[in-house]
Amino acid sequence: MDFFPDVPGPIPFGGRDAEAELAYRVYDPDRIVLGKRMEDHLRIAVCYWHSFGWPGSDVFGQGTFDRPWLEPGVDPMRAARQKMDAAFEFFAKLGTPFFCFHDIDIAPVGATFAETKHNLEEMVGYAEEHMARTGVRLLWGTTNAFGHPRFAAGAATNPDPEVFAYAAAQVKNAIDATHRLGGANYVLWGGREGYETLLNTRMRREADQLARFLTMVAEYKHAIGFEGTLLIEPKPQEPTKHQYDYDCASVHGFLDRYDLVGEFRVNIEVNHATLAGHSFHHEVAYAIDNGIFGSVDANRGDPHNQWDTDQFPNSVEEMTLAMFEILRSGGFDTGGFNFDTKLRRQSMDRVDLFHGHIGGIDTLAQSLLAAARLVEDGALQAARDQRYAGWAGPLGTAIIDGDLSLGDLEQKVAAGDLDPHPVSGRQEQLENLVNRTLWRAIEPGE
Ligand code: XLS
Ligand code: NI
Ligand code: NI
Repeated sequence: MDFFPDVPGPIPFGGRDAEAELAYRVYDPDRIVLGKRMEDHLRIAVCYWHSFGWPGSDVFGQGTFDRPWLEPGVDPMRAARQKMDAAFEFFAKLGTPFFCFHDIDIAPVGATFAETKHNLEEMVGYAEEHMARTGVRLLWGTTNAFGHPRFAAGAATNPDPEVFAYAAAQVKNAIDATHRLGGANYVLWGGREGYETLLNTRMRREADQLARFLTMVAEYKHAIGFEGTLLIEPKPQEPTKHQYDYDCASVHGFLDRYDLVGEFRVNIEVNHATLAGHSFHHEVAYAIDNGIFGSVDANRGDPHNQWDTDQFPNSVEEMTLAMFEILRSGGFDTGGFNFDTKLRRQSMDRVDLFHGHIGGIDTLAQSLLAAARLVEDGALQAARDQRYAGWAGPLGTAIIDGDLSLGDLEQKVAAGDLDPHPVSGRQEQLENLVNRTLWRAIEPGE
């Protein structure tokens, strides 16, 4: 029996003037943008947890959503199957290619570790059937090593090695599940890898533990022949007061220090970037410039409050700037845009899940078109190149190649050979260029 009987699906592309609410205005999977299908550029995924595993509760109030499998008293495995049926019905009707999950999103925790493992294996089998039937693929899997009380003081960074071992066992099984389902990536988000107070914390010891954990994960990946990318998802805080994977630069520095660059890349969440005091554009550009860009969680925050509101993306400007960097660097490899998004608590109708995703997907599609135009137009790139042109000349090359010392440069300046003049950065002109592109409706064939 369908969970969304009122939505026949798949959601059609109706163009900008579509009359139906449940239609894409811009997202047209087969449309070719810079030589590639739109669907293959964006690689959109729906997340299991917020959309199907969360009842719409918050710290002040109970669930508001209509999710029968979350009701008390339902047999856990029966509920898991019902939830999966609804999830795959949604993925297929939305018409997007991927989904993402945590182990406990798809299979209930049992009374023992062995029972939990058995439940997971059974539900992975059930997911295989749904994937074969619908053609929906797995963008990434992950484990939840932050919810259970045993992880209150962290998973890999816990002061107790038994908790480390428990988390390792969970991650092993979640990687196995991801591998079996042909996942394109495996994600590690360290929600409790950090501290509440330095008064009881040995920071360096915890960093060494985390590095050991990640090394074991990478070794296991190679041992079983999993070819997906390992991704770390940075976040500065929430739930922990301070999280070690603060932002892309912290993660990169950490990987570099422990010789793990090359094994891990980052899954950048828009909302986590802004919580860290950065723009999403900054985080994406940093990751690309340092060779660790992997994937994106597309959910945004609310600029007026400082927590992870996980809202559907609706700013074409914010997404276009990041998309420009992504396109410039050749696009996603194994990554994609995951909707780690939550409906608002009042959006309690089943159909609201469609409205949220359709709007977010169209925002991404329009951003892709705008960013493609910025790439094709070439003016932004040319302005950047022009600004650094001196570094391709004899002085710049000699400095970078190490042919000149501080003393040599002092001599040149003292001899009056150099007399640099300040140059305009043309910021407003470049902002106007971006805005003109955003304002333009970009129609097929344009
Ligand atoms: C929480 C994170 C989480 C990860 C997966 O803020 O975004 O949802 O994406 O564990
Ligand atoms: Ni996320
Ligand atoms: Ni988040």
